Amino acid sequence: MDHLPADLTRALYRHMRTARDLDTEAIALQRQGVFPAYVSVRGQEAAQVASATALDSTRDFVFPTYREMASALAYGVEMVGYMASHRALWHGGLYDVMASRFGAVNAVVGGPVPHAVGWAVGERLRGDDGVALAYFGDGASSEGDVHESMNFAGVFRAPVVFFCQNNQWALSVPNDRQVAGGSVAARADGYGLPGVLVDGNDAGAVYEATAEAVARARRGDGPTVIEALTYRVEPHSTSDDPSRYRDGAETARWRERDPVELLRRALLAAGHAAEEDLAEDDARAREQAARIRDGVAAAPEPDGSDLFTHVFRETTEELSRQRRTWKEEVEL
Ligand SMILES: Cc1ncc(C[n+]2csc(CCOP(=O)(O)OP(=O)(O)O)c2C)c(N)n1
Ligand SMILES: [Mg+2]
Repeated sequence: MDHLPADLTRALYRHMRTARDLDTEAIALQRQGVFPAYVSVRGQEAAQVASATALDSTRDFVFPTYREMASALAYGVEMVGYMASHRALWHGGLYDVMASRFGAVNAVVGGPVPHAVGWAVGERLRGDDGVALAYFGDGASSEGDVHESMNFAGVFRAPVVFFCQNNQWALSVPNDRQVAGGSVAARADGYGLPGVLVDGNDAGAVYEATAEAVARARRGDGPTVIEALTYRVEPHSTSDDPSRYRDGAETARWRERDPVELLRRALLAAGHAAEEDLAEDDARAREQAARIRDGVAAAPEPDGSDLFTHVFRETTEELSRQRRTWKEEVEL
């Protein structure tokens, strides 16, 4: 950590701290009935914030799953609009996916990975130098989509970073039931790609591994598989009860390796910040999280007729009929 610049590590800390607070707010919003459901990022803030920070948001493109709130924040996505995805206000939230260069929440396990490879191949064909980063989980790593994507990207040397957050659980299924041999990174070998295993709770290590993979892809040397070893300390989602399938002692051990706390200690030890600086960052993070919470809770409901708006470029007779029926029913 001490060999990374102070302003970079401090920025990582600020984003991780804000993501932590926003995560807590989001779980509360679900409990209050504002969000139908939410998937916690807690424990994975280093993996997400540091990987997203290693990208260039003016030319790269991120393909996230449903769990990448901290990445979105660090990448500079407008967060009220992004969190609206969890309120189910609109299909992909209320932010501009194309302008943000950060894909919509994707709940199809493994789904963002072929999208990232497709975009990356397109980028090369255009002669541009953007890099795609695909997020996926340990569970997703056993989906066919992910293997086909790695093979295709390896053959075509697509500028893509395959970023696996191995949080050791795929809902109620443990890692050893998803990954024979225990290593996602080791699978890269079979596709002719470098595979890097990194401590996913060490923000500095994640940043360096991702920056190297991004530089490699950008100069035309092809994809990298990064496996960031971390842990999902919260339930899979707000609908889940992990006491039915995992030992609380394991979770307690990982809570001790809290990435936000680890970075805080590293910043102090490296002399990159003093206690007062971090207290200021913490206060600002709480304010920012509260502002985003209030914004998303107050966002107006879309008009129900929007259900029919973007089905086709031009509406059909049948859709118009459905729209009329819908209108008659809500106006009853
Ligand atoms: C194609 C597909 N299969 C199954 C599911 C149901 N499902 C949702 S999340 C999940 C577990 C995914 O685990 P992992 O890839 O490790 O990601 P994590 O939730 O741990 O971040 C499953 C099986 C789904 N959404 N999509
Ligand atoms: Mg997982």
